[in-house]
Amino acid sequence: QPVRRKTPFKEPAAGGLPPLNLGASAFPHHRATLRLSEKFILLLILSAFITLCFGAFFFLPDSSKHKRFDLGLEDVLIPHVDTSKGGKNLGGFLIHGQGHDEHRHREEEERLRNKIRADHEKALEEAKEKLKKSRDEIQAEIQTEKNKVVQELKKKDSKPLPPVPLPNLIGINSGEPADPDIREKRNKIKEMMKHAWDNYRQYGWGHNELKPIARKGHSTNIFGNSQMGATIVDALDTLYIMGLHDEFREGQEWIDKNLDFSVNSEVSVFEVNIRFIGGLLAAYYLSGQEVFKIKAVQLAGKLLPAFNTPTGIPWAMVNLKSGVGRNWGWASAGSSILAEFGTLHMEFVHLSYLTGDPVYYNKVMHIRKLLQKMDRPNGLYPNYLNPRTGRWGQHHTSVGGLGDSFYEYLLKAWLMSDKMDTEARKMYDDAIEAIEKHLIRKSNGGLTFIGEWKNGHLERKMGHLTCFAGGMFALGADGSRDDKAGHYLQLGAEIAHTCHESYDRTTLKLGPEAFKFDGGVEAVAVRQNEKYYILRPEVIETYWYMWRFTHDPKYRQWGWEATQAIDKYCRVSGGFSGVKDVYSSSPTYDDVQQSFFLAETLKYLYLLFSSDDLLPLDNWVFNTEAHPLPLNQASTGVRNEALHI
Ligand code: DMJ
Repeated sequence: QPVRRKTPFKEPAAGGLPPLNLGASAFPHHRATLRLSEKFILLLILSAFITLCFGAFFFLPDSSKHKRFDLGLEDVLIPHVDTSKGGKNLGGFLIHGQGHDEHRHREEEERLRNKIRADHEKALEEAKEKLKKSRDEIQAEIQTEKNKVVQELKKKDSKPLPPVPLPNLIGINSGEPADPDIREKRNKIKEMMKHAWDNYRQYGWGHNELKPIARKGHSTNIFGNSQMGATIVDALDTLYIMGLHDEFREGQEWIDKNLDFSVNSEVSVFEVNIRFIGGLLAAYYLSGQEVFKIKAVQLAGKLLPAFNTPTGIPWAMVNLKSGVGRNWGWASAGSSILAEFGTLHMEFVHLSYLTGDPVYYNKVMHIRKLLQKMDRPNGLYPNYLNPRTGRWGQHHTSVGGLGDSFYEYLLKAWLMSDKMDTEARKMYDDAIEAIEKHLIRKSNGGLTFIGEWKNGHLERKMGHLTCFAGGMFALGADGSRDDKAGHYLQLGAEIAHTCHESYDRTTLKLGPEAFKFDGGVEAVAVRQNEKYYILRPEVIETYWYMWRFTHDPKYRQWGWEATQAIDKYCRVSGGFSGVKDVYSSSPTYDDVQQSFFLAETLKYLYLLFSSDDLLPLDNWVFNTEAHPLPLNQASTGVRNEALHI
């Protein structure tokens, strides 16, 4: 059969790959350079040749074949032979002795020979057929085969989950405040959400985040190198509670059609858990749409390989395709980070509940057990833990970055279990006592702050991230040890006040990334690289919790100040941007609209100006990315039937 070529044979361009040289004698009429289609045909011929050789082996005279079987091998595996003939049955196969039945043996050989002949003929036929086809036809066939495999994989991924009763969902309502002034403020916040969403929709759709000035997509290494629509997933529940239903549906449609986790991309386990799994689970509970649950479970499955470490403490990053994990290069000698591996509990308990598979629950409880067994310097948890050795890294402790949400999740594990997971509550109480003793101080000017512990020394610096702790103390007041509820509510109020001061002492009335209480400075950033504001939520989060527990109007007033400052200094025509220096009257933008601005900052502001019956705290627990999850009495921290443990 002559080889048909669609395009004339050409030498490859300079700089291209060198041609495959098979030597002149192999193809006397061509120069021995082969193109892709020729390679393909050669491959077919080769495979036909191999099939021929394989078939020929079975047509050799009987003696040679028996020699092979008799080479000291007393037994040969033949399936489904009668055991009464002296053979032994092992695992579905029969081990047949030398005195076997000759007749059956011959029959079996004949059957094999026929099969090989038929296969051989079929292969030749197929090869002949293929040779008649053009390159384009062959490529189209390959593509169809590929599509089939992808479809099969998709089907496998979306196998139905067991039906489980939805926990009691209370307070998914409009939360419309009675006071017209408050209503107006709330509408303003909704309008800001729409501005952020619409611009992302227009300029960054499908990308992780938006660059509102360049008007294009943005991403960071926490999301890996693929477009996973982080803003869409993070924003869904905010859209839902604000009643932005068309936008919610757009997001749902994108997720349904495009959110794919079979990508060769290395992501942060923590960030993906709090933003994606948390966001999808909240969207599922609020809307009841199965697609969110299915996607959350698919994604969680991709995170599980991160736990394959000698200790079961997960890696910080995992490749979603290969499952290979590793830690951040900068983290104390290859350590994992407390706030990362310690901020999985809420989502993972819900995953076990929704799938009926205890694997998720077991992973996070294993981490808890391991931490309980470890010594803690001064009762404090260091921020770094080596997942290979199970030993602490540097002795740094922080309630801000690297530590923060670990403490938050101890408290919230207890709350989400409807206060039955007393083990988690005890760990929280112990940790907070040590933090109060070693990290919390009052400045000369009377501001309560939470410093950072570094190798036996207290650094009198507080991060914007640490400001979430005001809300945490207030949330944990009820149920505290020795009935110190009043004390913790007061501590929450003091932290809220300090953090408000950090905003109030700037030019833009927006808080810096970190501020000092040292050398005559109080609640003010000193270093240039700590003066930025990147649309973070923690201060507003604390205002909201304090509002819910005290109804002191100052928290709404402070929330409104922040809203106005964000609208004035961070709003641009293409969305909202962080600013590089909150002490400068002509700030420059960082040109990033963070996904947590839509997930958290705007949500907490909206809730601050809503009535308390919207997502009441007795029924909902917010994950660290402000995604509300309903109480789940299955998560008691003890043996539990609902979790199949
Ligand atoms: C959010 O992603 C979460 O709140 C996380 O816990 C730490 N902070 C960022 C936003 O500042």
